[in-house]
Amino acid sequence: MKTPQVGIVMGSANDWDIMQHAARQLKDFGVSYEARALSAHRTPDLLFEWIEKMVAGGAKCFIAGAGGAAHLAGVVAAKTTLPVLAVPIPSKHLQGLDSLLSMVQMPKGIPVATFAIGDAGSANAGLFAVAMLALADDKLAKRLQAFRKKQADAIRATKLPELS
Ligand code: RP5
Repeated sequence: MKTPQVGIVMGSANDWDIMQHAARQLKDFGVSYEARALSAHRTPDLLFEWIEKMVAGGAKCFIAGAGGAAHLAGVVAAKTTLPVLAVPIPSKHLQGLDSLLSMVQMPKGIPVATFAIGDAGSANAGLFAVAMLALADDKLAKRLQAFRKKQADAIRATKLPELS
């Protein structure tokens, strides 16, 4: 079986509720992905094995979601030069601000591209992966343009309620 174009990884199966939004965008655009729950601190060896397998198979980028002291995206980026898109998962006590800062404050030299906390960031990470892949795929680029047009058309057609 051909290795998927995008690797989606999350620190816990509990993160899937948020990370499914990235997967949904990829699926809707016909981009292949493999989604795994693998933790940087609970299963580091398994995580490294999976990254190596995905890279060797020709994956083009990773989307990593984690909550709390969210070092997962940085650890993925430490193992590959492929682009890593980071999704901060909302956390119980700090609502994901901890996750966001852990990702966006990566020290110089090993970048991760950090998205918004939660559903919107997850969906946007999926759309950003589509945009990167579309650079080398004209059909995908056309689908992305059509998606943008559909959004714009919906706003153009919006009618606000009249006051009585
Ligand atoms: C992180 O710790 C995970 O990404 C998750 O967001 C958070 C809590 O994990 P669980 O206790 O829900 O498994 O590693």
